[in-house]
Amino acid sequence: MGRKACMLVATFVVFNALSAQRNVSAPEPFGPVPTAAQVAWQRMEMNMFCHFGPNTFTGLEWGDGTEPEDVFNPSSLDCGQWVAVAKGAGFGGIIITAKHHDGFCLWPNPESDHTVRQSAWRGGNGDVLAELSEACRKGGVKFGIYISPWDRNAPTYGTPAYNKVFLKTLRHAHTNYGPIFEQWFDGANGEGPNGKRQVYDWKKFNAQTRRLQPDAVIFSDVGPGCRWVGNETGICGRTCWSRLDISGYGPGADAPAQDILNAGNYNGECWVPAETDVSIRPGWFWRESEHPKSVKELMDIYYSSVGRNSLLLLNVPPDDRGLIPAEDSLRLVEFRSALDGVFKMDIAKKADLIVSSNVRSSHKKTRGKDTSYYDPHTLVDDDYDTYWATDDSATSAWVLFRFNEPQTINRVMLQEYIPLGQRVEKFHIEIQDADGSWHTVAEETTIGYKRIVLMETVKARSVRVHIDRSRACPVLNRLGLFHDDESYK
Ligand code: FUL
Repeated sequence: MGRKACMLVATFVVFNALSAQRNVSAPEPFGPVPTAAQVAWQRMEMNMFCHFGPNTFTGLEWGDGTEPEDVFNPSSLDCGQWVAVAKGAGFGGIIITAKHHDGFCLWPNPESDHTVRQSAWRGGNGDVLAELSEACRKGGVKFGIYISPWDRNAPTYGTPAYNKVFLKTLRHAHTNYGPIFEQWFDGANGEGPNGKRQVYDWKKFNAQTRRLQPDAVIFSDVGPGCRWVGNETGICGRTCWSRLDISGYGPGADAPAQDILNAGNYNGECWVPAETDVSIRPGWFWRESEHPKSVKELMDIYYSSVGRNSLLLLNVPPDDRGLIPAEDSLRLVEFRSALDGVFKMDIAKKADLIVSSNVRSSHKKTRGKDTSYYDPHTLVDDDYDTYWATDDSATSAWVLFRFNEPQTINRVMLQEYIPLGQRVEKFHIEIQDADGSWHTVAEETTIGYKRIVLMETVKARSVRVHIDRSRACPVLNRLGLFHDDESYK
């Protein structure tokens, strides 16, 4: 064997020994776990919702489907501007209301005669989905689609034929505009133009969506990809499990109670994380008389959504020109700068000592030093896939951050490594004052993908997070300490 080949074999053996060691002792997943697409989705953290359609021009929230197509006539639609606004705010994706309850389609859907094609806009040749999907692709923002099954215009609504029309409608939207990251199914189900209600074939809607867009996370009240948080005010439960029982339930009237959606099920059979949808304005659609929320309100929403193990889907409605108004885009810039002001500087990274009560016993030699794959220092690295884990038997444990100089802190951010499931069910935080005394400053339940604990501002010499009860050994990939000076309004 030549020298090169020998070295290759040796490297291979060492590599395998290390990965085998890691595999042997890596924590087992606990309970249902997310798919790769659900992990990628959750890591987006904040996306932008755009409610846009005839209601933008009539001032209604729910059009009744009789609006003449010509009502839809944006004077200067520019989806590139929407994308720029989204990127500036830090949204990774945009979801557009391709068809709201009034049935009007923002694309020339061949299954309907109530679309942009029948409108005067761009002489009937316009296509909002084409323009937005292209602008998203160019801008590196993901593209998602909201389509309401409830349709107050479709003549077949309320008959089995409508399910077929809806499937073809979906197929058209899912095959002509590239990959979509999320399909949003609204659970609202009222009467159609003939006063009838529809029995939806959710099984087929989901199966076809999966087939045509395998990476799309499917939203409905009960998933299967992600679930409604149970309110439209931006508040996820302080206890929030990403697990949900879905057998026997369905979207709309068949959904579990709203407080269940808000908190999830402790022993839920499926991984169906919460999505918090809320509007930056009082309504979902743009109205001249309404204005965006303050930065303070947006920060509160951020803390009660992203900070409580859910994804924030913030609605920013374009106006009747087809542009996001200056006051909303400015507010989003201010919101972004408030977020950066808090989260750009992670005080935990400056800790002089990081220790934990238990480290999973699996070690490797790094440049002669004995270190662990599961060392708590992984909590402050920027690698999503490295984590602090304890031995299987240690379902309670603590981790301590000590500073030579006391630090001003009022936010503690924790993240569980969700590819291995959601585990922690009870934790508390203690701080050590500058004078050396210890105080409990927070007692909470779940963590999940991300948890941001708000507490009084303290000058801390040490911060200790106690995992009081975990359903399998705790596995955390991030712990951050921050200070929010709340100087925004
Ligand atoms: C609800 C709809 O009825 C509202 O108009 C809005 O689209 C909201 C996001 O979902 O079910």
